[in-house]
Amino acid sequence: MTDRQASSATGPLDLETYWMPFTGNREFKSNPRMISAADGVHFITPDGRRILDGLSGLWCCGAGHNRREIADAIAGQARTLDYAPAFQFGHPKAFELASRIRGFMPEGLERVFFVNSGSEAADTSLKIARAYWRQKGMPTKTRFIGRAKGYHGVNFGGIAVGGIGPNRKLFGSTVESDHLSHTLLPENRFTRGQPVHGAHLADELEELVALHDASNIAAVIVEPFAGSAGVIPPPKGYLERLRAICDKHQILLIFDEVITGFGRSGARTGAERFGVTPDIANFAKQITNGAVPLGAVVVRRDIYDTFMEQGGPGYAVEFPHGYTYSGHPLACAAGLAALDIFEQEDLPGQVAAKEGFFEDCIHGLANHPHVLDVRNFGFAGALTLESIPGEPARRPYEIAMYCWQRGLYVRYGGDTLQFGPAFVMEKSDIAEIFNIVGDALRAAA
Ligand code: PXG
Repeated sequence: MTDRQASSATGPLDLETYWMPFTGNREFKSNPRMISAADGVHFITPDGRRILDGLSGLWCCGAGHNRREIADAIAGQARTLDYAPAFQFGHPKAFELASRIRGFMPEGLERVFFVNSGSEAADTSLKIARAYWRQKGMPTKTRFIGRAKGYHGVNFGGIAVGGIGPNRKLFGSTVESDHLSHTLLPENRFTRGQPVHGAHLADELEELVALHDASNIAAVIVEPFAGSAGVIPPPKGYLERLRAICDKHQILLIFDEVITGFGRSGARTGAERFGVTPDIANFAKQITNGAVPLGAVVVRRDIYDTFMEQGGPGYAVEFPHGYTYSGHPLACAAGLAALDIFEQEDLPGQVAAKEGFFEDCIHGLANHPHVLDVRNFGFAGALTLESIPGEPARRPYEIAMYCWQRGLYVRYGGDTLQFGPAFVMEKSDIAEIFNIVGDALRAAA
């Protein structure tokens, strides 16, 4: 087969060799949508079109693209210390960033382990949970409880606890897990923010404890609000109840805050916004404003202390886990610069101030053709669209293609469209997103 080529501003491109992630490769390669630059809240195509970014990249660029402070920090770091061994040696910026992150956490979450992505954060948090119980003399506590429609990345632990069928079905058996029901209830359709129905679904955890016994369960992992599955805010009282049941049975509660953390919820963390503190919290994406891959797993101090106490001789490795690029110097430099912006520009405050406008805009689509549900929280929102019979994923795809032609990048997947504007986005740009989507819905078959 000859490799297909396309041209861009930089010359002819071989499109065949790159196996694109989570992409319809055949469709993309017959209809390439190339992004070659960015500016503020816009992407720029090779032919110079400006595309409004409706999802902050993939939920990661809340401060807008190409921030000078972050770019300078990365460039300076690359000239000073490009890499330092992550094991048994350290570099100051990793310690500095860990301290900064701790300052954004709810009380009690005090120790920070660095990874490179949300998927690595998920698997790291699960390994910490199992190892913790073993160190506490409870080695049978190994099972995990996730939730239907949950997304915790794509590694084996993450897909085991995850609840999105298509992400699991090709990959065989994984880690012993069970799942709570999701909270996407028909009676909550078109609710603004947190729905009132569904807190009782947290009580399913009691049933799973009855089934497996708490002595066999290490942790529960949930997103404070589900992101990837289409922005599903927790019913009022739900997270509180999960917290209480975990406490009652000595089960760790892990919040996957890869989307909800660092501003998207209109607070520093989802935990802060919802008033429920987990034992472990996972972050990625927004920490560096998307500029360099970095994730973090933040744990209760006594979890860390347990490893230190059980760690054997003083020179021994207490937790045999970590990545070559854990706390990479460029990522830490980017993270420190991004957190400066986060504070100086009060990004969570900006979200809190504008989320009502965002909510009005997205719910303005409730009566448009094909719209079965609208959900939102903070600066995150989604539409569920009525399926074309036999082709549930077609309509969102076609609408997203229409939007791309009109100069808007919209995230589509399954039967949903997702929205996650940059925290710095002007109201006029937010309105523009939903004007274009409104036109797309009216134009759609
Ligand atoms: N946990 C959560 C809650 C996530 O949202 C991951 C883990 C995995 O992160 P990495 O960095 O390994 O990709 C995520 C990622 C979407 C979308 O359309 C969401 C994610 C990624 C790409 C698209 O909602 N979330």
